[in-house]
Amino acid sequence: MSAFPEIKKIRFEGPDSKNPLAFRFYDENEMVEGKSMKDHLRFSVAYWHTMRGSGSDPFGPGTMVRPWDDGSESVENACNRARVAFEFIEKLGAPYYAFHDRDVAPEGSSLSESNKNLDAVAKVLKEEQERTGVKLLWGTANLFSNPRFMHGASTSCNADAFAFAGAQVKKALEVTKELGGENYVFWGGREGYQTLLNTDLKREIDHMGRFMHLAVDYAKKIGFTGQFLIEPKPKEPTKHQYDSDAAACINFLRAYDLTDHFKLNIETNHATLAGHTMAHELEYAGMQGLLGSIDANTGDLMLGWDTDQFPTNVYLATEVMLSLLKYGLSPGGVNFDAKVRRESFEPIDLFYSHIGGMDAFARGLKIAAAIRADGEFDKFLAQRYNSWDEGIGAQIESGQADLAALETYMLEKGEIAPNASGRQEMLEGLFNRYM
Ligand code: XLS
Ligand code: NI
Ligand code: NI
Repeated sequence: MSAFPEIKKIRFEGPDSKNPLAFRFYDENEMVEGKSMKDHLRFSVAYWHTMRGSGSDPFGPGTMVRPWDDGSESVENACNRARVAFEFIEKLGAPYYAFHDRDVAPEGSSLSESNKNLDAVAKVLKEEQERTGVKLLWGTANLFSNPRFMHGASTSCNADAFAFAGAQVKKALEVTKELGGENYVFWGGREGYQTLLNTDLKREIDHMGRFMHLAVDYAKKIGFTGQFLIEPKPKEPTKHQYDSDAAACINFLRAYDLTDHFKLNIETNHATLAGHTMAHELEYAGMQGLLGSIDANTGDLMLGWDTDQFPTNVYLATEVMLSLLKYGLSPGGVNFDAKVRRESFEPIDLFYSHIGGMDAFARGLKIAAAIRADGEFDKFLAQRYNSWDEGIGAQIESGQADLAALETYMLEKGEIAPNASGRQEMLEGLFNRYM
């Protein structure tokens, strides 16, 4: 039985289409810089928001109307929901999805029952993947919802919580491998602290390092070859999350010798919560060869929390796509870690929201490619830094000049060459020319 009987497969109809159930810019076969849009963007549907988002907030219960869901925590309901998920993803035309262990299958009354539930649903997920050709972008374990993780998972003061989390990751890795997952994500939901008065910071972070190594070792043991990713977020739920931004994550990975195994999964709303732009986080991770994947969403300037809204801002999507074209994305993807608003409670809103996000990114991709083809910004940058290409600049970069050499140089020269304008306003205007 169809859950969306009135919806046909979403098609590309071109920019003039007025049909809100069609793509105006996302044509999966269109070639951009020698690659199809589908392969550039690698769109992924987030199971937790799209299939499990209830619309509840701290002030009231859920609002979503989901006729296929009987509201129970039964395995049967979970299996049925999984089939609906694939009907949705297939009609939308996204090539990937992503999930947490506990979004797809109900947690049982014991670890072994939870594992059994997960196996039962994973069987359906596998069948549906094979039926539709939709693939798993990444799997992950929910190590933050259950009260046992109140003090954290790998960074809990309670060694048993670490052990339970490890057991959960073991199982999630096995299932991710079984489903051909191309990545495995760690978002440290409660890995952080509320007050230093009760926290042994060094011990907790050391434990997190240990935890990641255990995952790497186990992946090797079972032959899981997907990319490990760590997802930065500065706060929420804890006041201070250990993975607070790209720089903190990269420092953690370096300190614990994990950079060969991990890259970053950068999320837009997390970047802004950290007081950075998404473009900054992407560039920072990218320049170190550690950009892995993105959680595409957006926050609200008026609201200071992780609102996880669908991204529709073409300017922002263009900035993101400039980084993704520069550094590459595969085996990562553009995962819509985004939820419809509480007021958008009808099933059809799931389509409108994803179509809007996919079109914004498709447009961003085309604009970014046009910017790159013209090369105006590259030319400006090359010119701005050209004092480093020869003379004293080249000597400094190549390590040939020591401080004494700099002194000799400046004593002779007297004053620095005149500075040039940064031209920010001109460049912002130039950027808008492409929009
Ligand atoms: C929460 C995170 C979460 C991760 C996966 O803010 O974005 O959804 O992406 O655990
Ligand atoms: Ni996320
Ligand atoms: Ni988030």
